[in-house]
Amino acid sequence: MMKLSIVMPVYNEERTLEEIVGRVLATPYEKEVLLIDDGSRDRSREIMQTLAEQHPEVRCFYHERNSGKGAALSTGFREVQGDVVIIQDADLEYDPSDYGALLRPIEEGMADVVYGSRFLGGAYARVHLFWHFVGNRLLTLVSNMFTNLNLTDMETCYKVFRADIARRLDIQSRTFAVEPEITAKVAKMRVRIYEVPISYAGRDYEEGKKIGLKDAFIAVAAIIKWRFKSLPPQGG
Ligand SMILES: Nc1nc2c(ncn2[C@@H]2O[C@H](COP(=O)(O)OP(=O)(O)O)[C@@H](O)[C@H]2O)c(=O)[nH]1
Ligand SMILES: [Mg+2]
Repeated sequence: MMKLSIVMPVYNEERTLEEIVGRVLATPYEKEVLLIDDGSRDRSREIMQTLAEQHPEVRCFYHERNSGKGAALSTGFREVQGDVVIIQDADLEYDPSDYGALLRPIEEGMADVVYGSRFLGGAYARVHLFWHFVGNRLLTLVSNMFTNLNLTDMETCYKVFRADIARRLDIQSRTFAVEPEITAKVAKMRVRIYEVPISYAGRDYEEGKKIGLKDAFIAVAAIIKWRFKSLPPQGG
């Protein structure tokens, strides 16, 4: 059986951290859970420490200063020891009970990378934030134009990789530009990418959602930038 490495970036997530880690630990897989605190100013660090004491499969890493989701993923990806890497946000928008569906194309040997799409008809999806939805669709469209992929949800948190591919990604973006960077890189690697439908319990800005219009412009710049960069050398 393959071992999962769940990489979870954490920035001021004291409200949901315990619950999401509990849900991840409850999934029926051999696993390690890598929590990367990105300079949180709330109680996230203390909660992480307690979780690590309670559960040997939890490993913690800490950024002294807030550096962005990309920086947190970069720290986590350097440390993975499993066979398959799953990115898991620390809020409750994405549901670990989707892991089975996400892993299946890799287990069956069809895929090297799997994206969970919020727009393919999952079990449920919260109805709200129309302009946020439009932004997601536009960013996915522009990304597809530059990568020649036909994704439906480039910005999804649920991205799953065979570990050798995750290590080869060599993430450079510090901000939310990491999503287009990863997408451009896996497109260039010419690996087999699949999408599966997932559920989505989107949170509101009052509930802690942080991504905004500024991030959309950063994402477009990243799509263009990574179109013209070459891949990091293999094995390097
Ligand atoms: N917004 C934000 N999230 C970060 C940062 N560093 C790590 N994260 C984590 O990255 C994940 C995605 O962030 P989130 O705010 O949920 O994004 P959104 O739901 O798309 O608005 C969460 O697990 C955050 O805790 C950061 O600097 N800013
Ligand atoms: Mg979120």
